Amino acid sequence: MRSSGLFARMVSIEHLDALRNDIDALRKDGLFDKEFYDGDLAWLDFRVPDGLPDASTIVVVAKPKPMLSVTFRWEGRTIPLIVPPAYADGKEVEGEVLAALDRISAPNRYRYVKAKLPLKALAVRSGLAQYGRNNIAYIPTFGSFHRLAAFFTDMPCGEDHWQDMEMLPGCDSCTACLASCPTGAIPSDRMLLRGGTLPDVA
Ligand code: B12
Repeated sequence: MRSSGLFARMVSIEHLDALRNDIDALRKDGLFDKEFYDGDLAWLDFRVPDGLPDASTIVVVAKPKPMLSVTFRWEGRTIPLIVPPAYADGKEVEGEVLAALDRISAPNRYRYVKAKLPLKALAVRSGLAQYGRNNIAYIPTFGSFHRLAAFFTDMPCGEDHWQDMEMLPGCDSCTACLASCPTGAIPSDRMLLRGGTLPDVA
């Protein structure tokens, strides 16, 4: 996978319940907006997919992605547009990951089904990434400039990397992201962002 420019980890599907429990615990503590939980998270699915009942492994992959900068010239003005990494070509990244997975095993030997799972939590639990204080996932060298993808597979789980969630060590005593977030969405008392917080205009 590394020779294809991808960073990957595998975990056993035995950990699906733990992944679900991470989210459930936050819901029970009332940390999600109802609208966010019922809407943005409704698509999460922690079951072994019907199409792959003998799945044994979840593969999670990070594809490094640069930030994209586009400049428009309009009526004599120069207007810059920054497109953050990871949002421009999701489908292409998934295709690339599947092709690389197929290359490292015998072609068509294993099957893959896209995982509808919380990808940052999965990447961090697998040891592929660490959370920043801002709840974004960071990988070595490329930081947050990557796109994540994950697949269920019947490939045996050779190395189960499941571990406790980790935060970047540098974030322990740093509050730079809290101070610079324009809407005050990064709280000091918890990791989860306040998606609905309005800017403090006082
Ligand atoms: C919904 C969503 C959004 C929503 C978020 C709404 C909200 N209120 O949070 C919106 C549309 C706003 C959004 C924005 C962005 N997103 Co988005 N988004 C997602 C999506 C679909 C689900 C994320 C989610 O809510 N997961 C569930 C929550 C509960 O999980 P979590 O946030 O990881 O929370 C865990 C931690 O907080 C941890 N935790 C709790 N307490 C503690 C304490 C400690 C000490 C530790 C270590 C951990 C920990 O437990 C929680 C549960 O597991 C994922 C794709 C996916 N399938 O996962 C992409 C994804 C997370 N987004 C991504 C990106 C790139 C972005 C943007 C940067 C895009 C942009 N254009 O700017 C912004 C970043 C905003 C930000 N600062 O976080 C990438 C993240 C890549 C990365 N490097 O982290 C993902 C993975 C998409 C991808 N395929 O690559 N996003």
